[in-house]
Amino acid sequence: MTRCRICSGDVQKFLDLGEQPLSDAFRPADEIASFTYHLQMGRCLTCGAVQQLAEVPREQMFHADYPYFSSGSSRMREHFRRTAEHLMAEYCGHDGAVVVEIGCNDGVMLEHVARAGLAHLGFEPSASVAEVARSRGVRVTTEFFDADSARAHLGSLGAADVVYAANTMCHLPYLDSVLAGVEEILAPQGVLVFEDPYLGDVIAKTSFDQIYDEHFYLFSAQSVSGLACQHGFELVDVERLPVHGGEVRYTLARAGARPVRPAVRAMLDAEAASGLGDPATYVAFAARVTAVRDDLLATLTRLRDEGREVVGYGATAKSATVLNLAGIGPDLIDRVYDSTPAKQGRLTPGSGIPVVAADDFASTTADVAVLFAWNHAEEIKTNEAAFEQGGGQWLEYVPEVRLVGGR
Ligand code: DWN
Ligand code: SAH
Ligand code: ZN
Repeated sequence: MTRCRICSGDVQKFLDLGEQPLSDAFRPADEIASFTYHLQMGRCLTCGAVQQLAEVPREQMFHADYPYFSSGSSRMREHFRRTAEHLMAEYCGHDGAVVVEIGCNDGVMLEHVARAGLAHLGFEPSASVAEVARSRGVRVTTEFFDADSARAHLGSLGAADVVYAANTMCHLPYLDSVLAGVEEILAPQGVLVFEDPYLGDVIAKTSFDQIYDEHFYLFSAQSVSGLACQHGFELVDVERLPVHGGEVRYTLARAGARPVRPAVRAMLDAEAASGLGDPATYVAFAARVTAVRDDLLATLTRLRDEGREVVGYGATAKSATVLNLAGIGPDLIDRVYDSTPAKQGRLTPGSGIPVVAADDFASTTADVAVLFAWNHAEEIKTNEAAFEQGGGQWLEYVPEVRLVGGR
C-alpha cells in the first residue's frame, strides 16, 4: 500500500483515471509532449486525506511556459479583490503588517495588497505568470515555497500576519516542508488561510475532473484538521466558497492562539454524517465516474453520427482528465475555444484538439459546445448568450451528462 504524504498511514486506492499527460502542457502541433503518468486516487485510512498515489515532479508542471492566468475570469478577479479587502481588514489593521502569498500567479489578489501599500511577497515559480504580477507592482520571487525558501526571506520580510494560498496548497505533495516554512515565517497571532476544491463537493457533483496532475490533494475539514495538528497548528475556521465548482477556505492559527469558530465542528460533523469517512462512498463515486465517462463518450459519438458540429469551451486543466480518460479527440470535438493567448494555436494535452480564440465563438458554426469550464458557467453563458439564442446547445457533464438550451 502507498503511504500517506501527510501522516504515513495506509492509503487505500479508490479511483484509476488511467494514463494522463500534464494537464497544462498545451503544445504546438509539431511538438507533441511525451510525458505521461498514471493518475490514481486514494484515501488515507488514518487521517482521511484524499491524495494521488504518485506525484509528478513540480518542475514538470510549473515553469516559464505555464499557461494558466488567474485574471482570465472577471468573476474570479472580483473574488480575489474581495479576498484582499477581507484579509487586510481582518488581520492587517496595525503598522508594518506583512502578507505572503503562495502561488500568487499573475497577481490577481496581491495587486490589491501592493496598491494598499502593505509589505508583501508572492512566491510564484511559473515565470510566465510571475512576470505579469511584477508588471502590476507585486513583489514576487520565482522560488517554490517550502521550508528552505521561506526561511531565506524571513530576514528581509519580517514575520507574516497572513500567509494566503488559493488553489495552490492542494498542488503541494510536500506539505510537511510547506507547513514548516509557514511555521517559521508566521507571526505569533498570524494565520494561514487557504482555499481549494472541496472533497465534499467533488463527491456530491461527481466532478472527477478536479483530479489531475496539479491537484494532488482533495481536502476536507477532517484532513486539514489532522494536518494542522501535526504541525502545531489548529484549524480555527472554515467557510464554503461558491467558486471553482465548490471550495472551502480553511484558516489555521498556532494551536491555542485563536478561538476555534463553531463552523469547524459543524463541518466535521457534516462530513461524518454524509459518509466522507466511509469507504463505500468512494466505491460509489468511482462507479459514477465510469458512468459519466461512458455517457459522455456515447453522447459525443451519437452527435457525430447525426452530423452535428461539436466544439469545446474552455481549454481547462480539468478537461485533460475527462478527454484522456474517455479517449476523446478531434474526431469527436473539432476545436476548443479559449480566451488565453498562451493556449491558442496549440493542442489540448494528450487529446490533440486545436485550441482557438474565444473571441471567434461569437461567429461559431457549432451546434453543440461542451462546457469544459463548467465552474465559470454563469460568466460564460452570460457572455455567450447569443449561442443559445441562435439554437446552439451546451453539453455539460457535471454532475451528469445533459444537453442544455437550444431548440
Ligand atoms: O487550480 C488550478 C485552477 C485555479 O486553475 C490550476 N491548477 C489550473 C487551473 O485549472 P483550470 O484550467 O481547470 O481552471 P479554469 O479557471 O476552469 O480555466 C478556465 C479556462 O477557460 C481558462 O483557460 C480560461 C478560459 N475561459 C474562457 O475562455 N472564457 C474562462 C472564462 C471565464 C471565459 O469566459
Ligand atoms: N492562486 C491562483 C493560482 C492557482 S494555480 C488562483 O487561485 O487562481 C497554482 C499556482 O501555484 C501556479 O501559478 C503555480 O505556478 C503555483 N505553485 C506551484 N507550486 C508552488 C510552490 N511550491 N510555491 C508557490 N507557488 C507554487
Ligand atoms: Zn494520512
